[in-house]
Amino acid sequence: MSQTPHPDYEVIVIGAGVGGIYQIKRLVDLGVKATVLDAAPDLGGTWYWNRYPGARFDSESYTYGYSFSKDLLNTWHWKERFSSQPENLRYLSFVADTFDLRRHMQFNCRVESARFDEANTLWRLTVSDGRELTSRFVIMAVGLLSTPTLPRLEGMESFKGRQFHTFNWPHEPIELAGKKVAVVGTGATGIQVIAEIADKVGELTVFQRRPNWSAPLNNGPISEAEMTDIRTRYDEIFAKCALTPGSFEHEPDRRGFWEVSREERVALWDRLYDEPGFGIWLSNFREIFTDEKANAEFSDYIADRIRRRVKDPAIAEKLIPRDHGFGVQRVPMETHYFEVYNRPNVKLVDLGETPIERVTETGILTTERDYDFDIIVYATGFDAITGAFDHIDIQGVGGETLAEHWRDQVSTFLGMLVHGFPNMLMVSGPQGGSASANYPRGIEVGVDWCTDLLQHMKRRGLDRVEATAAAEAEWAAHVKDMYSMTLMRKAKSWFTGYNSNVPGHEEGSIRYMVYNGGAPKFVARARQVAEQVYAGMEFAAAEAPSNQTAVAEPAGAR
Ligand code: NA7
Repeated sequence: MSQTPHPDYEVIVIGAGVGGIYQIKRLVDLGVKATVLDAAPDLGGTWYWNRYPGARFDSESYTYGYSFSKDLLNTWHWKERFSSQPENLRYLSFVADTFDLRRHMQFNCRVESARFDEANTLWRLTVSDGRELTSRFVIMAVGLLSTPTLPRLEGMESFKGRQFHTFNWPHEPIELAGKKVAVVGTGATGIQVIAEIADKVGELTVFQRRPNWSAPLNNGPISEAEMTDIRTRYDEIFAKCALTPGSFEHEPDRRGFWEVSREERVALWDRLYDEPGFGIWLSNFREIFTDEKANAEFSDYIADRIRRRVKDPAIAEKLIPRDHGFGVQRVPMETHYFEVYNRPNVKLVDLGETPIERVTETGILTTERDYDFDIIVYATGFDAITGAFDHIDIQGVGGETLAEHWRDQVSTFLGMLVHGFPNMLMVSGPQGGSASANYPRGIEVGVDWCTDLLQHMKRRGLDRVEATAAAEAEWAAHVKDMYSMTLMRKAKSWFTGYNSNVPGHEEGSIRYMVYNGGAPKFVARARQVAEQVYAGMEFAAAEAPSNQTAVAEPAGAR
């Protein structure tokens, strides 16, 4: 009989976003005693928080929805090719209600610490409402971009108007008409919000540190007839997503960049520029990601597109990135973004020329002049992927903290386990399958893999699992190797762990945050590990909680 005490739950899932919702569905179906804790007042994660105008998918809506239920696929009607935040939140709510999942979720519960109790093989969590909860397993579904970061600017607290990060855009309607609004940041978020509000505010001033390459989203409605057609093709659509590097329908053009004529290249680019979604990034020649010359030629093409859309040539030049090529950072998709700068009420401030000196009571002071604002919007990004983990005091074996484990460099096994942190599983961890893929596609892989692992352990009476140090080191080295093959390694972006607002994450040392080998390769490796009865992982049985001997299993015993 097990000597370990019964924890409150077999599994605690942290996070009620896209990952947590699917994870709890799987656990509930298996009859596992589990709960979800989330700091927010309701479910939705990213789609609960990011209520800024213009927030929407860059993934085709019908490739973003869950694939696990035919009923769900047959019921839900995506109204737009790239659906917007309110609809996305409604969708997630609909999923939770359809499967009666809310009763397994606890809101306004921020997990403050999670400590592994070695003697009893369980996790002890402290929650912001004062409770301590225990569970055999913790599944981290904390999202990739859930820890917003504000700039570290002098005087921010003195500003008398309204100011907020886009992630914390107020839930109540805010009056923009006639207002003087500043947006700081021109990443995917800034580009969405700027384009959406430019014609709704009195004056808009955009503070741009570095421009981003961006291309048209080409969004549009999905009619009843189209949705009916999509429903008949869902199997085909998801099968296709499973074969492409980014888990989208978009697949690379496999012709060699230098093997076709310049005219053929331009013909492809002209077509992709007018097509919906990430095609311009992901259906391009593969050399765009690996060959500086190919990348430069394509970047010039996009630069020219920008020049054609922005009337003032000096402004157009400011909107063209100089420090990185197209596609080596996450490409923001835009809707009439560049045309915004043709409007008389919009001003672009190039922070390279005139940096911000401080925020004042009335606005922002740059080295050039003082600007007055009613509202300052910070679209300044996130402490990506590891940030949400760092905000929980996670202590594993011997009291080692996860933050220490990852201080100098991120390392994981398949992005799902970390040596020294037994029974902690991650469905959207660094170096895993979801960060560089169409998120829900990666999430379904991660959740299914973690759930299979739990079932395997249950069948065999095992209650402790940990990745070996060797397996983790090998995976981390593989992730690093994948970076060396692409130009992404040179970019200052969250893909390389860069964030000027987080101490220690400023320019200088690259952090290997995402898996660049493509989803099919990731899935194949994760499957192989499972088929080899979880090679690279050590298990212990409930009967021997203090003697954590690895349980050897015959090959194929799963
Ligand atoms: P990003 O892509 O990290 O963009 C943040 C933007 O904010 C970017 O333009 C930054 O300039 C700018 N930034 C950050 N800090 C400052 C300071 N201190 N001063 C001025 N400008 C600053 O975050 P997003 O929210 O746009 O997008 C995140 C992801 O969400 C995106 O990849 C999608 O997956 C969805 P920089 O380029 O660093 O010079």
